Amino acid sequence: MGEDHFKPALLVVDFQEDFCPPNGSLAVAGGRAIGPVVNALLKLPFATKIATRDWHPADHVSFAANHPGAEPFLSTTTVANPHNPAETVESRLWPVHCVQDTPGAALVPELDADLLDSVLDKGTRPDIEMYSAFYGPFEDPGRIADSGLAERLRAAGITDVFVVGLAGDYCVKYSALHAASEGFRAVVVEEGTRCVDPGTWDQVKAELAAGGVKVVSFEGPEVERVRARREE
Ligand code: VGL
Ligand code: ZN
Repeated sequence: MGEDHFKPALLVVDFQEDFCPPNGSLAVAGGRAIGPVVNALLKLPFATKIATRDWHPADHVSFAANHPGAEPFLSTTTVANPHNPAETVESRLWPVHCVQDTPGAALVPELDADLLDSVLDKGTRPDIEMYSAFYGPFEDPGRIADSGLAERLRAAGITDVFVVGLAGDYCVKYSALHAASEGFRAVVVEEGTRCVDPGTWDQVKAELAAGGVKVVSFEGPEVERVRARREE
């Protein structure tokens, strides 16, 4: 345990049918194509491997269908902090997706789920839009809808969090930013993600960099360091 201490976790975000062609209600272009990279990462000696599922109730605030007159992808709604009505976020509205226990919410079958240590469900509260695997967007008077992930990773002695999955401009982005703000070294493996709006990826990468998240290649030294790791 020195300054070179390296105990990496892999976070596979929302690799679910509804985010994938051909049938997903919120299909991300090329979403299925991340499968081989995700499975190759799952075979590496990460200390822990966790998948998340976007796991919404049918009355979720992010569904355009729950807001009369709203258009999926185009409309937004103002979501207030249930504990502080003065704190609000403007949240994009989506097609109905990842409704708990529906086929669209299933992890894709090509994901090598046997290699996962656990699956974490998020977005379960109807009144909060939660992109991050860690917690919802509100901060005052404290984080709410905390999944407990940061505590779990800390308890396991994790130093680095590698993030892949869908979508790069939403759940992957916010999960990686929160991993960094929780004090982990955070990286996104670029070949292992795709965006809802691919044209925004350069902007998203700038936001990730500003938040201390490194965007790396599957072929690069960061993944190589995992491959070369000796398990503790
Ligand atoms: C996501 C939009 C809505 C994601 C989840 O997983 O990136 N995007 N819900
Ligand atoms: Zn969602």
